[in-house]
Amino acid sequence: MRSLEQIEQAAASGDPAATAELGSRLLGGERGRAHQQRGAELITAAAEKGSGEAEALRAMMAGAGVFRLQNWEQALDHLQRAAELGWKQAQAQLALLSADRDLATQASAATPPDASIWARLRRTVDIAAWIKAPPKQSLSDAPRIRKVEHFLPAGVCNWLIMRGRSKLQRARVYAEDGGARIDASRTNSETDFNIVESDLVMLLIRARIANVTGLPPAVMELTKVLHYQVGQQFAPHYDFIDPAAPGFTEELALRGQRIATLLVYLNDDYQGGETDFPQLGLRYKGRKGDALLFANVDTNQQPDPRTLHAGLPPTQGEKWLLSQWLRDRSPAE
Ligand SMILES: O=C(O)CCC(=O)C(=O)O
Repeated sequence: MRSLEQIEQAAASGDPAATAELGSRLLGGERGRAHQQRGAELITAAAEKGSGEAEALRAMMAGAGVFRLQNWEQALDHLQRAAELGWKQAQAQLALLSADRDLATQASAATPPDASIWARLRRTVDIAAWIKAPPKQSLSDAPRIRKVEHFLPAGVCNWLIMRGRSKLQRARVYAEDGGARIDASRTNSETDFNIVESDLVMLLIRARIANVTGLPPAVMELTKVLHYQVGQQFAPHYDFIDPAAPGFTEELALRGQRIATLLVYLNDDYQGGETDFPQLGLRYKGRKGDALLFANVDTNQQPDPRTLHAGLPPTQGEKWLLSQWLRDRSPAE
């Protein structure tokens, strides 16, 4: 990986790819708002010089409302342009989002038919239909646990697995001081996606999650992909933050309580690996694309110990999940 200094030099000489990379590092970095804003400006400049990668980042910035107003239509315009510039990830996203499955199949062929296909595909994306969630069905009313069958299409599940696979790390648990640590109770891997690692498909999944939960994307933590190999597990635990634990006072004050969890089963070709609620005698294993949604607090917004749950170890095959934790408010509130 090039150092920041090397990228700065290449960007200064006008190289659009280096300008995009510098912009992405600054926008995704933690050096403060001024650096992030400069990152956003560099991404826009690189996109205007013809960088497909920057144009795809611009799509994500428009979709998330990063240093500009949130606007799905503009996001799709940028995604189309990124696809026209040959950026493969943008082409694949347009194909995933299109409501015209035949056209999407043609666009996904090794040699797509002609350059106009990206504009035609873009016109078939129906945002309102895409972010609509199928109906919830109750598995338990106290605590509130719902399943949502067919929450995500199979192609989108495959996309999330592909995006997560190359950046998995050993999953961590909360440490007593409010940090995170490796622990024998959680042996699986996970990854999350910060703003520049995210993409338009992931943002639209968050919008769909907002629809099914009634909670806005601003209260969502970073979307995670979890992975379990045979024998790996997440032992019984709670997702709420214990208000009595001294290490978490600051975390609770800053981000609020983790009131809900949404899981999407990204594959189903494994044995075992159910999500287990031992106090309720309830075990759930979704088909590929099904979601499980549960409240971690009771109807008085108090942590609910009945939500104790575990990710049981697969006994054959590997298990992939999307995991989305939701707070009761956004950090800025
Ligand atoms: O792997 C599972 O089924 C459960 C995951 C889980 O417990 C969590 O993300 O909080």
